[in-house]
Amino acid sequence: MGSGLVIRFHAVTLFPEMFAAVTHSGISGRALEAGLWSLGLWNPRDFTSDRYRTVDDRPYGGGPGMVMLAGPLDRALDAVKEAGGGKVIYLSPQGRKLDHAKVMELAGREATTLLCGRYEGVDERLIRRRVDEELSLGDYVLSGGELAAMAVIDAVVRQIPGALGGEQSAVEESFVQGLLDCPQYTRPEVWPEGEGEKVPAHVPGVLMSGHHENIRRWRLKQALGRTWLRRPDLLAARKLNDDEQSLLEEFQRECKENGT
Ligand code: 4FV
Repeated sequence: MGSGLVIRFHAVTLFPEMFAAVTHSGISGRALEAGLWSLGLWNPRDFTSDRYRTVDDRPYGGGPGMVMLAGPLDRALDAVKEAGGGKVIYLSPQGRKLDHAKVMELAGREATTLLCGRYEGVDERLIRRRVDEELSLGDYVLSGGELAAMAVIDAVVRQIPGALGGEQSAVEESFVQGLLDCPQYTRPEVWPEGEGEKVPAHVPGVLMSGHHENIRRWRLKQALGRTWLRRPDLLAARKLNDDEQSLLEEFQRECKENGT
């Protein structure tokens, strides 16, 4: 399994136990066992020297909450660097939004260090001195950067050759194409039993036809249509070829006809 590039992640975090979510389950857990990636966990508390192992203090200028001290983080990042930590990414709402392009970029790097903030954030002087880039999971405030760091790890590890094993992922395909995914169906053929549902209970016939080209075109048409309906920003960023353009127009016509 896997063709060589072992990605080394390091996380600087006050809650190392949280990372069990990506090390002990699912695709990322299996890929870790297979040696496709590794994770070093570094707790800033281990880089304090006072008896209270202080890692935060009150913000200058007053205001609510606490700010993470630069010292313990700086020393932790020194140790990570010693261990070959790679570029330092600080997860924060002030960062560039994580997207497929950034995931693919990180999947090409041998090592990445993820700095996870807590409280109101990190002393700005530490960010200026030690952070190479800031990444955001989205425009909302989390209690810490750990969940965002794990989202980065999960999305990147899926890109490692061999990580997905046999279950090549259709949904993976979608963002590679820059489109949303098409609807997915599985057994039973009719769900829920019994008629009169406003939502069609039958699986679309084309998917039962075995006609691979018609199935491919139906899925592409649905992906184009959904992206047009739900994420016009993605469609605007994507050049459509003639076939795709005519499939989208077909979808739009049908929407008009059945008033959706
Ligand atoms: C966040 C985000 C995020 C801000 C203060 C942690 C919190 C606290 N990280 N994408 N959105 N971080 O809300 O990445 O330190």
